[in-house]
Amino acid sequence: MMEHKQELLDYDFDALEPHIDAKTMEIHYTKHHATYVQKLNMALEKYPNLQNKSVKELLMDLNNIPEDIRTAVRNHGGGHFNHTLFWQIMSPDCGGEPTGEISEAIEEKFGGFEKFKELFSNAAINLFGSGWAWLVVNNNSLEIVTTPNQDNPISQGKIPILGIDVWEHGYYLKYQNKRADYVNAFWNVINWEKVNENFNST
Ligand code: MN3
Repeated sequence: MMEHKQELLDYDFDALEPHIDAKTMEIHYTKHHATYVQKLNMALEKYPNLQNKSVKELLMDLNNIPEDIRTAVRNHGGGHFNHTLFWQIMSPDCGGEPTGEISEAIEEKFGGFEKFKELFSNAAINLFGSGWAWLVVNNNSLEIVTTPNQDNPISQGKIPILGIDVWEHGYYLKYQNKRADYVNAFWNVINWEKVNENFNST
């Protein structure tokens, strides 16, 4: 059986301090993300024909997942896919203004980085309950969208290139109820090089 696995982090748990604290990173990666992977593998156990598919392929075609495991694949496969992207688009010594082609695309679509930052932050802060805010490519155009729980825009044919986890497990230890402070801090750790790579491969 092909098992889904977590990719290793490119940085240490404390590397994103003070913006994202080491304890949150450790629990988030070794407990929350790990559990999604484990439960995804469990769900796929009795469907060998689905085990060769990437998690992205599974999420792009949820309607063809057997009904008895569809919710599990949606939640835990989504959890795996979302967190993998999230770890990659963050890095120490990053943040600041975007560079490269994504910078131009943001300028064109949103009228500048500051405007984009405001719209994306508001989407993340105002999302009710647990979920994610995303920058996606949809029909060759950038869009800001949110998804509840561990849903991913890829299930609606939208390609995520940047995302923020606004589940409380992602910020509560350091920020408690102050989600806005966490969202503001997130801008300091965005790896624009990786976002460009995601953008250019859409
Ligand atoms: Mn999370």
